This record gives sequence, structure tokens and C-alpha cells, in this order.
Amino acid sequence: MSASISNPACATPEQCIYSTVSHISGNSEAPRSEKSGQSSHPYRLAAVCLGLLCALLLAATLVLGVLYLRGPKYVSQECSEMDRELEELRANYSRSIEVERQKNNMAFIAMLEERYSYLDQYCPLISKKRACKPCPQGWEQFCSKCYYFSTERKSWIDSHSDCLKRGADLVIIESEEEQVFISNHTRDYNWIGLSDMETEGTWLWVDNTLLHKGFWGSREPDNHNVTENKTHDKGEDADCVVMVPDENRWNDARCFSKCKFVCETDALVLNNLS
Ligand SMILES: [Ca+2]
Ligand SMILES: [Ca+2]
Ligand SMILES: [Ca+2]
Repeated sequence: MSASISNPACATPEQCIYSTVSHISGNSEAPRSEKSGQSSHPYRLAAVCLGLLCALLLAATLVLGVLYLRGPKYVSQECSEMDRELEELRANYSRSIEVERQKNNMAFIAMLEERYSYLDQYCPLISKKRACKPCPQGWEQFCSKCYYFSTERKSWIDSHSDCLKRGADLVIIESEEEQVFISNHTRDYNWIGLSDMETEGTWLWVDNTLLHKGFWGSREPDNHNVTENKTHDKGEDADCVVMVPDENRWNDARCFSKCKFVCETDALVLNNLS
């Protein structure tokens, strides 16, 4: 109150009060503006940093949102691709299993056919019953062996193949008794399972065993062919052996000559055979 009274610029007490307040206000704003000019810069920097941080957060939120929306789609595509590959693998596996099964079945059927072929040979079905015999129908038994005497004529090689198809091989004569048995059942030239086609003069049986004792005719083997008309054919080795009828002896002849042949196989040994 004393300041407004002493102030000469005051016409009225209200003006003095206003003036005093303005004066007081003017005096107090001057230092505040100086302080503001010094301290506003750090606040502005903080605001800018805060703004940048908000912008980064916003960008990160947007990126995460996009990844979240697209992520399941990629995973879904990968799963579909894996499912397709898995199905393909299963299909391939099933196909390979089926092929292998068919191969095994075919091999099994072939084995059964082969076994039943022999079964039918030795034990033919008669009135819906199998009657087993030591030798197939049409074969001759001697000791523990069965012999097939062919009626057709073939080369030595074809005769060998024919015997193999019958589950046998060309006869191997191992004893005087077997030699006599064969001779007694043949009236023509018959191939036996002996040859020297591998090495001239080295006589091997069809099971690759070496000949120990032979039943050669006079001046045989001579590596010359003697045909049934008793003529000598020269110019080709005689490497295969025939049983000469009525002589009970062997002769080496050309392997391509057509002769009958004798096959030999094991006789079937069963208990209670009639
Ligand atoms: Ca024999
Ligand atoms: Ca010879
Ligand atoms: Ca000869």
C-alpha cells in the first residue's frame, strides 16, 4: 500500500495496484525468460528423441504385424509341400513293395511249378490220388538211379539240354554194371555225358569230373567221327562220346551228329513205397 501511494504515475489507487502488479510482473518475467532461453534446448532434444522413439516403435509394430499376418501363410505352404512329398514317398514305397512282392510271388510260383513238375513226374495223380514211384513214368530204374532212353535224335549239345529240362543230365557211366545196363537198353548210337570239347584228349563228364575208367572200342578214342554208316568224316574233331550198339563199347564222334541219348537222375527214395 505504501508503494502505490508513493508512485507518482498512479492517478487512482486501482491504477497503482495494476501498475504495481505490472511492475512486479515485468520484473519477474525478465529473469524467467533468460532461464527459459537457457533450459528449453534440452527439453526440445528430449521431445525430438521421444518422437523418434515413438516412430521406431510404430514401425516395429507395423513390421511385426505384417510378419504375423504373413507368417502362418508361409508355414502353411511349407506344410502343404511337406505333406505332398510325404504322400509321394508313401506312394513310391507302396509301389516298390508291390513290385518286390510280385517278384517274390513269381519266384515262389516258379519254385512251386518246378517242384510240382517233379512231383507230377514221380507221383502222378491217378484217380485223384498220387501214386509215387522211384522213377518217372517211362524211365528205367537201375540201383538208385533212373534212366531215360530217348526215341528222338539230337546233337550232343541239344541232348544235354534235353536231359537238363527233364531234371536230369546225360548219363555218367561209373561201373561195368552200369555200362552193361545201358548197353542192354540201347539198340542205336546213344550219346553219353562224356566229351573232350574243352581240351583235346582230356575227357570230362557232364559234372566236370575226370574220366578214370573208360569202355572204349578198339582203337578209340581216335578223334575221328564214325557215323552209323561206318564212314570216317575227317576235318572236324570228334569230341563227344556215343555208346556203340551191340559192341558194349564207346566211340568219340562229332558232337553235331544226330543221335539218340540217355539221361540219368536219382531215383526217388521214400519209405513204404510199394
Ligand atoms: Ca551213372
Ligand atoms: Ca576229341
Ligand atoms: Ca572215334
